[in-house]
Amino acid sequence: MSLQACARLVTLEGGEGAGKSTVLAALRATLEVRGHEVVCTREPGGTPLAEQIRDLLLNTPTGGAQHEPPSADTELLLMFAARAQLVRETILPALQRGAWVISDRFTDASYAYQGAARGGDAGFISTLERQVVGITPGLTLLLDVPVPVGLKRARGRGAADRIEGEHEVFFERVRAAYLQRAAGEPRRFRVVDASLDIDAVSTQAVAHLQAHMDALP
Ligand code: Z5A
Repeated sequence: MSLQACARLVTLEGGEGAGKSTVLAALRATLEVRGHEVVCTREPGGTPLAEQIRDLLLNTPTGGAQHEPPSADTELLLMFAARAQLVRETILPALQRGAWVISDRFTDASYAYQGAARGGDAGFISTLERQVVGITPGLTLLLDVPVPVGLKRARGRGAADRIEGEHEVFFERVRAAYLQRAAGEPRRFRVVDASLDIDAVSTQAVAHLQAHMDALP
C-alpha cells in the first residue's frame, strides 16, 4: 500500500523547544487570512481518545508500585494507535471537506524518536505508516535547533515529561534523524533555522507555507 500525499496537510517537526507551538499559530493566521478553514492538532493526541493515549505515553508514574515505563514496542504502537485515531477522526474528515490541517508532529516523529533514538526498526515503522496511517504531508517544516539550546528553552518551562527527561544523546539522535529525513525528501521538507529569535523563525516558516500554497494548482 503506498502513501497518499496530502497537499493541505502541513506538519511541524523538531526537537524540544524548537518553537513549534508559536510557529503553528503564525501558520494558522496565514491560512485564515486567505479565507481557508484550518484545523490544528498535535501528536500524540488531538482527539479525546488519542489524548488519553498521550497521557499514558508521557505521564506514566515514575516511582512506587505503579512505576511501569512502556517498553520500546509499546511506546511505538501507542504512538501509532493515537495517530490512527487522529487520522480517521480528525485529519481525513477535515481534508475531505477542503480544510487545511496543521499538525504539531506526525509520523516523522516516530521515525526520529522510536526509530533512530530508541533503536526501533525503521522497516516496521514504515509498514505501520503504510498500513495504519496511509497519508503523508504535502509540506513538513523541520524546526532545527541545536539540542542544548532547545533543551534549555524547554526545560525552562518546568517539570519534564517522561520523554523530555531523556539524555542529551537521545535528542542528538533525534535531531540527526530528522535532518537525514529532510535530506532524503527535499520536496516535502523545508528546514527552518530555529536557533534564531522566534519572530525570525515564524517568518521563515510562513514564507515556506506561502511558497507551498502558491505552487498548488
Ligand atoms: N513523540 C514521539 O516520541 N513519537 C511520536 O511519534 C510523536 C511524539 C508524535 C510530545 O510532547 C512528545 O512526544 C515529544 C516527542 C514525542 N517528546 N519530547 N520530548 P510535547 O508535545 O509536549 O513536546 P514537544 O513537541 O517537544 O513540545 P515543546 O518542547 O513544547 O516544543 P515546541 O512546541 O517546539 O516549543 P514551544 O512550546 O513553542 O517553545 C518552548 C519554549 O521555548 C517556550 O517557552 C518558548 O517561548 C521558547 N522558545 C521557542 N522558540 C524560541 C526562540 N526561537 N527563541 C527563544 N525562545 C523560544
